Amino acid sequence: GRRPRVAVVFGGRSSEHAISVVTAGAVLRAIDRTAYDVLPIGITADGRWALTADAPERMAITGSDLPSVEQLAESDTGSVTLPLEPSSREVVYTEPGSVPKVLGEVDVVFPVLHGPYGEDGTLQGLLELAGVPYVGAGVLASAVGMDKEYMKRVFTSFGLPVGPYTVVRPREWERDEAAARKKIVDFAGDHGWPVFVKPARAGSSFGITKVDDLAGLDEAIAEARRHDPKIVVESLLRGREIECGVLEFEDGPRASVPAEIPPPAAHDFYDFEAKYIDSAEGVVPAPLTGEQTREVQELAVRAFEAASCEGLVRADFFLLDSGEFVINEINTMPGFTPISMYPRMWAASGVDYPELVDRLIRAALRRPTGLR
Ligand code: G1L
Repeated sequence: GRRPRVAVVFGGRSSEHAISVVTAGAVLRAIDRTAYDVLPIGITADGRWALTADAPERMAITGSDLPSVEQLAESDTGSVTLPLEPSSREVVYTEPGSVPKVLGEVDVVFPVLHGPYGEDGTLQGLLELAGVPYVGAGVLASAVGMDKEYMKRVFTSFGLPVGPYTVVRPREWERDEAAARKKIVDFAGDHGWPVFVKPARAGSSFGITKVDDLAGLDEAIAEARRHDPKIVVESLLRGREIECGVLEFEDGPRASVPAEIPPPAAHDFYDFEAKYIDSAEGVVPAPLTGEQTREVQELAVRAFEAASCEGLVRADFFLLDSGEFVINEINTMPGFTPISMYPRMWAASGVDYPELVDRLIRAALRRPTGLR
């Protein structure tokens, strides 16, 4: 039969536009062209969709130049700005399984987009509505994975070990600012300083501050609220940082060998650059006992199931000095270049990058559209 057509959607209105382009380049390079037809679809930084050339060699960092969809589209005579006129009232009937006037006929979408409108479930919702299968987490798991509060609530209700935290919602600030601030001060009183003040919903580590005492609190709150009106406050967990990848196989999700992120040195914590670029510093496999390895792998698969993930997830843990594992967060769209932690953990588990990409596409193609 004909080859399934895979649309790789990348770029977008995110501060991590360039990371997305570089990642999509790696994915395009890895897709088996004898098995799939490929359609690269870039979203410019201002939100226009463009069919770009299949040119992964132009989607890399060259010198100090970061690649962008804008630059791919303008330098490429073959690229087409898709005819998405917001003012158009033309009626276009499409076949079920195509995205009206946006993607055309595709069998599966491989989304490589960061943050709002990419990994938060909104693109996934568009694709559900269109009846087009896609790689990775669905609407619910994507949204849960983007919201640190609901992530913790889901983990807790599934019996996974979660560290101490408190949440301050936008309405709490509006109603009584002093009470909202006291909630955090009381939390620090109960659990000890330092605390991390974080935007509740953010794809990366922007807006996060480690606060050592009362003096730094107000600026940390203001900074987090610049990114999200809802904030989450967590206590510092002393211990080792351990990550584990989960990948959907034919018979269900399996865990990779875990990795360890060494204690931060130059940066104050594992920031987004470290997460996507300097991932060379993660130790794979993590030096753990067999029992610890099995325990964290079991927790990672349980986290995948708890959040109703599909395709893949990276689960991040702390191994406390007490020997207990605590789940910190999951990431439904983890760093995904060949040198990022998730692909490295799978490479160490016997699944190389092209096989990883292929397994993700096949998992998406196996999935029924609609309720599942
Ligand atoms: F589609 C997958 F496989 F689920 C997938 C898609 C995207 C996994 C990981 C990513 N990662 C990214 O898109 C990014 C973290 C590079 C953001 Cl730009």
